[in-house]
Amino acid sequence: PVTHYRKDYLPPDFLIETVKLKFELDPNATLVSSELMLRRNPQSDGLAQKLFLNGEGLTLKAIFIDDEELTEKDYDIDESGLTLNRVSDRFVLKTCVEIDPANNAALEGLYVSGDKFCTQCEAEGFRKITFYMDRPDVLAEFFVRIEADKTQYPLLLSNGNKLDSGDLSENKHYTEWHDPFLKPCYLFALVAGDLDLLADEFVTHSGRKIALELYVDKGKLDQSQFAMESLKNAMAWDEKRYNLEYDLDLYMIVAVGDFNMGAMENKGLNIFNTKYVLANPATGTDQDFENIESVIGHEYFHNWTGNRVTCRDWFQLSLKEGLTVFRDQQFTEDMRSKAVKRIDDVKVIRSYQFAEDAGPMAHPIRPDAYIEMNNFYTVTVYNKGAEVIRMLHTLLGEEGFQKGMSLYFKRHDGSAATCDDFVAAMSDANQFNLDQFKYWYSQAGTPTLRVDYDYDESNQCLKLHFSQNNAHESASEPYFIPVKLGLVGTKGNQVSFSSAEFGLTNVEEGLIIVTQPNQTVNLEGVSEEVIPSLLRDFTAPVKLDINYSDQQLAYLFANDGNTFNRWDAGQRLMQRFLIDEEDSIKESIAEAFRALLNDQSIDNAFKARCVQIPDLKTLFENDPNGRIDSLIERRKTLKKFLGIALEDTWSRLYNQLHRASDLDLDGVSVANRALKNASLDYMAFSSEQHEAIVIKQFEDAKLMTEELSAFSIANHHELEVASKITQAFYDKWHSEPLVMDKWLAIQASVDSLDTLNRIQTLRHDRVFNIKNPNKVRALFSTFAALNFSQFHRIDGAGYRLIAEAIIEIDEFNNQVAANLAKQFSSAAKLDDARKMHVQQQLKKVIDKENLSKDVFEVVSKTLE
Ligand code: DPP
Ligand code: ZN
Repeated sequence: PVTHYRKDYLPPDFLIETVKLKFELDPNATLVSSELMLRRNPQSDGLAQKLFLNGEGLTLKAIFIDDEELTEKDYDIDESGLTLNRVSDRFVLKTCVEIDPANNAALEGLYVSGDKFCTQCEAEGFRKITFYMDRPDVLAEFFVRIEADKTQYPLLLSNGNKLDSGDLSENKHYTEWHDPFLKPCYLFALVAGDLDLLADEFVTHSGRKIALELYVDKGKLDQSQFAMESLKNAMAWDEKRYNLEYDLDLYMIVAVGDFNMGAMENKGLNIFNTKYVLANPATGTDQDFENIESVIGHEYFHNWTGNRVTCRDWFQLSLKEGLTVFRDQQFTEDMRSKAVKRIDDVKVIRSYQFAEDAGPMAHPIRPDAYIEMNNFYTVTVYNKGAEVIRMLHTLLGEEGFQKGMSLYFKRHDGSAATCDDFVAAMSDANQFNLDQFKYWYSQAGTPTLRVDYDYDESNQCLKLHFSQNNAHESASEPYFIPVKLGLVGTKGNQVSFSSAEFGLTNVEEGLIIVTQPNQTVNLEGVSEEVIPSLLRDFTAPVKLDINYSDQQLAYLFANDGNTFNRWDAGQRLMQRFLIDEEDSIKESIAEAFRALLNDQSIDNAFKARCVQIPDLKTLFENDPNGRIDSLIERRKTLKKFLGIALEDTWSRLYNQLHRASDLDLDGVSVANRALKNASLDYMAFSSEQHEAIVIKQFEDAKLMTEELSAFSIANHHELEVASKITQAFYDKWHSEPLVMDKWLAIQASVDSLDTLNRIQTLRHDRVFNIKNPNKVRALFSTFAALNFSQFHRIDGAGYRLIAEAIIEIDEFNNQVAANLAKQFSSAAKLDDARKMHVQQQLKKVIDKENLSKDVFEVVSKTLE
């Protein structure tokens, strides 16, 4: 396989001015006719005599240049594309190709999902539709005509505005579309089918009326309202916070059941995984609603950060994804609870991103090389990318950040840009030097920020000694690290301080910047002995290493004025038991929990986060020795201990918060349910009526959150009633694919020796379908990612299950197979016995015939 390097970027030799496409849709034999107006790129060296166009799996039916049919010596075709052997400065290329969408199980390009046609072109799927310069820096004006059977496909959609439609012979009809905004081909979309429509409208702040159309499978309209509300909220939010208005007159979203990603921001025609559209209170959990709101927002926000300004090349993916994730995080923070959202986002960084940064696929947020671009749609590019944007926001403030955004759009609207362009706009708009900051874009690995401190009472000075350290080989330069901090006094008070160096005068919270490998920061005017509370709100994606005593941690957990750091102190306290094996500390954890849970002034959503014990992925990542068995055992022990020690508190909370009749989805109700269900989980270790309560909650439930919690607790605690509940849940929901994904996922995540057998049975159930990515993720990815103990079974059977699934899936969907292969990223840190099993399984994978480059890239790096 070929490796592509960022340093090799060259502008395209030719540009495409307009594209005219005609689709004659047929599931097994679709004809795609294309007419490209090409001209030499004035920015190229002007020497190219040949032109290469990408194209994969296309059967060429006809080819013309300037209306002259080409003969075989005029062009060459291989498995990657078409080379035109002699080209002039300006010409029209016409091609006609045939493709087979019904047999496209890779779900890239044009494919059939259910009874409808749909597309997925990012990153490089357009080349499976027609011959094209499939790269994001070629922006063109698209005209699209779709022809299909009128009865089966009454709806024919593409990007932009509808120009025309009408009937054809043989019960066929056509629709024509024009997208006035220049776009790269990865933003092209087409949908054809018979769908239900939820229509609405949005009036922009300048008074323009936008038609909103949400298309779902027949019979699913009762699960579509929330997505529409989310869309309108997102449009209003982007106007208010970023002053960004929608540009076309029509915004369409189509939900499809077979989709590799979460959703896709195609211009004017988003295509979504049903998982991020369909939900009503009976079928979707509180978490589903939050996810839908955030993904609907994310794709909408891409219209400016992604579509109006796109990426010059795929190495710049974080330009649009990091920025857009940051924007969707802000949207959720503004719609819901800012502090709780921050905790949830940081958990993703610590459990998944830190692990990726420490594993074989580690890469900077702007990668330097790839074999298969699809492998780089990662938590690093997306979520660490968002943390890097967040640091800019922290450094520049809301106003400065917005000034930077305006300049960015002013400079780059309608074109393809780079990460450097973005940073330059932020820097120039604020006269803020970001040269050193840019190492966040070029270095991989997670830096550790070590802090020691001493207090000089006579001078009222607190000295903070920082040292930063990054073990990754790509990281030789020190980072520019914003650290928000406050000081907690001995009476739970916040103690004010000053810093001449950082322009802080008598503040209770302030921002300092660490730029040196070793650096001392003096805080002046500190009137008493304090505990520093550092990296508040996780102002940088680093590991903070500070040597608090157990008492200090417990104290911060009770008193830190920053909600995020308060939660973090609780997590650190638990790690003292889980990783550092301090047995005696469990009493203080229970004590701290009791105080927190009895404090009426604290929000229940926050309490629910605090009582969650760190997950095994995070623990494994944080444990220098990666002792799987001990972590699993100690986590169980702690949970059981807390269940029993706080017996009365859990059942009191449950009884107080349980409202079987509560159908509300507002923040308080969501928070109450979260804490109540966490309590029910802990009650399993003590309450004698536990099983009866679980059954009752399951039977009375009107909301999926309630029903699923009961179902999940019954399974995870292996209650006697578990199999009955599992069957009842199936009987009720077997015809709702998204609910069945939950049913599969919970069974796959049970920590029981029997789970492997269960998975073997489930994969033959009629609700399972290995060609559907949601099903694969529900059963196999959940098992590998969330069932830590069974995936890492010492006999290697968990690894074998996943390796065999990878081999099977790689036959038809490389992208999904490669994602599953990433589950082995912790291999290097495993003990010898487990490592041997992983290697054995991965060798089987790498020896597979016709292994995709996607899986090859992941597995070969893991085996290195
Ligand atoms: N559809 C993916 C996303 O929105 C890739 N652009 O993040
Ligand atoms: Zn995105």
